Amino acid sequence: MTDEHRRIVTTVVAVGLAAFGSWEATGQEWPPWMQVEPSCPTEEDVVTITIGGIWDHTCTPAYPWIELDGSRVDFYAHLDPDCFGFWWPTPWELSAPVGPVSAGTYDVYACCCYLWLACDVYPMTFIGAFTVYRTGDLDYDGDVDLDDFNTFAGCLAGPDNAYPPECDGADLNRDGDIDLADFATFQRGFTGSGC
Ligand SMILES: [Ca+2]
Ligand SMILES: [Ca+2]
Ligand SMILES: [Ca+2]
Repeated sequence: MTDEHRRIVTTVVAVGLAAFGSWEATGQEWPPWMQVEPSCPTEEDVVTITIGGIWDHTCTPAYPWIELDGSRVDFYAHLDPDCFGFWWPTPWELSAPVGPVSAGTYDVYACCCYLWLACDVYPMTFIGAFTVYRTGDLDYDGDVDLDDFNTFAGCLAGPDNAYPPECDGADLNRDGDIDLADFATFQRGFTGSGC
């Protein structure tokens, strides 16, 4: 089979299966819910996306992976072609790391495809968006300024000392304390008001 024949066969099969295999097939909970961890991520965090819902079959989506292109996050999953299950509504949930990413707002699209088909033949569907904040932006207004510093200074507790839950965001290097190492990170991220 030539590459051209293979491409045509793949396309025809994909179109035939699209209604069955796409996220928009009937009988599923749609759109899927989406959760982002941590809930207010900064550039220091590994952002993880979890999506889930109710599938119309016991063969639920699996094998998730993510592709990042600028401010767009594509969340892919495969339906296992070897799975022979029943047509029972089945809860499903998949997580995949986006990784540390720069500050900004990201749109998340999702798609599901079969193992033997190129996923780009299926339509992507918008699931939701999330924002990654600048490191040190403790009031989540887009800048790292004196307001953020005042919050940081009020949380500074020193090496290996516990801090209250409301100071979570000030542990900028995520090592369990709020000390001068965090202050050094804060200084590097300082933008001034309105940036
Ligand atoms: Ca701020
Ligand atoms: Ca720290
Ligand atoms: Ca500000």
